[in-house]
Amino acid sequence: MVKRAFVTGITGQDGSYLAELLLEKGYEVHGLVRRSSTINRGRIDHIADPDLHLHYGDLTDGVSIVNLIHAIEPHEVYNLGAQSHVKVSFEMPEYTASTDGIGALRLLEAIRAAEIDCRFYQASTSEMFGASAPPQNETTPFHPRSPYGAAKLYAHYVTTNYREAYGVFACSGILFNHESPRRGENFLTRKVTLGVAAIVLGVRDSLQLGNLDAVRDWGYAPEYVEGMWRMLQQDEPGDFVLATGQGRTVRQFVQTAFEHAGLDWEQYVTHDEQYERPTEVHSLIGDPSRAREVLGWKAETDPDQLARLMVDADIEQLRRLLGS
Ligand code: NDP
Ligand code: GDR
Repeated sequence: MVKRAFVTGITGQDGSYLAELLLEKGYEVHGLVRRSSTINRGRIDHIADPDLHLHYGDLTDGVSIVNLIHAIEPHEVYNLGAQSHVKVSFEMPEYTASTDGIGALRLLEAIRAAEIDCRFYQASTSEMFGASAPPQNETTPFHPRSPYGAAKLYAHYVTTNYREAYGVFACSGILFNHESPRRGENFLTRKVTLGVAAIVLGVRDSLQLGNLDAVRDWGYAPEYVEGMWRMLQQDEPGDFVLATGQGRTVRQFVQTAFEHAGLDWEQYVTHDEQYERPTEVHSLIGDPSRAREVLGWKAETDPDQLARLMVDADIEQLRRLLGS
């Protein structure tokens, strides 16, 4: 029997890697895409597979969600769609709540109402731990520090509730930061590696950043989508932290990236307070022991290797673009 998966956020970083993984495994993949005036599918354009089907809809539009779940009758749903930028969530708190929080509820309710046997993956986040001290694991208390973190916490709890109340096979992956050459350009890692590439190739001469003291646990995104899939293949549903277990400050990430290109970061990086948040999450370092024991999952790429591979990818891409 061919398994059908429905993926929200398929045009995003994780959605694109997950679509590749599921297609490789023989799934029929259905992706939710938003209508926009310019086509926004750069991360999945290269996939020429007849088993990939795209459908218009939006997590804020319950009717489209209900109709798609009824029409597709998926065996697995991966809810990766979100307004995923923490700083932007302070500018658009209500929209973030509707998409990232109630969006999960809309999907779960559509699955329940359709009376289908369907497993559900929720993209939870280390941002839910917020002010709780590291190392964080599945039992660490939550203390979100942004509208994004709070919205994701609602989605996390409602996922647990549908598991307990209705027996839905529903899992939350509590994922720490994971990055790649497909990372959105206004997240820290990609902003830095794009900046390094632009400086190396003489296109710009400085990079403006916010807080350099925050600590994050940065892993490599393709490894994390494998973990998502494994969660839905277990006998019992549950929640899992995915992380490398290694923390780096923003400053350390910046230094590694610049050094890899033979540059002294202090000559190029300046501070701009517009990139600071009203409340910052100071330190996130995950403890992925449970994922290792139950899922047999382990991050292979450490934050320093990640910085280097992203710098290499951005230099190569910019070179091609400049024809040099
Ligand atoms: P991206 O920002 O790269 O992708 C987000 C996706 O969600 C895009 O496909 C976007 O569509 C879609 N989307 C946004 N708003 C809506 C909406 N209203 N309705 C339907 N789809 C929408 O995120 P990532 O791939 O990095 O992350 C995937 C998920 O994992 C997100 O939920 C994120 O919050 C969560 N997460 C990410 C972590 C990370 O470090 N990357 C860590 C922990 C959790 P479009 O392309 O049209 O904008
Ligand atoms: P984060 O990622 O908030 O951890 O959320 P981001 O890359 O935006 O910030 C990481 C850290 O870097 C600091 N920082 C800056 N951040 C950005 N974006 N731009 C800057 O110029 C800058 N300067 C310093 C931030 O203050 C922060 O401390 C990501 C998202 O993918 C979420 O969706 C996901 O849930 C979490 O990771 C886990």
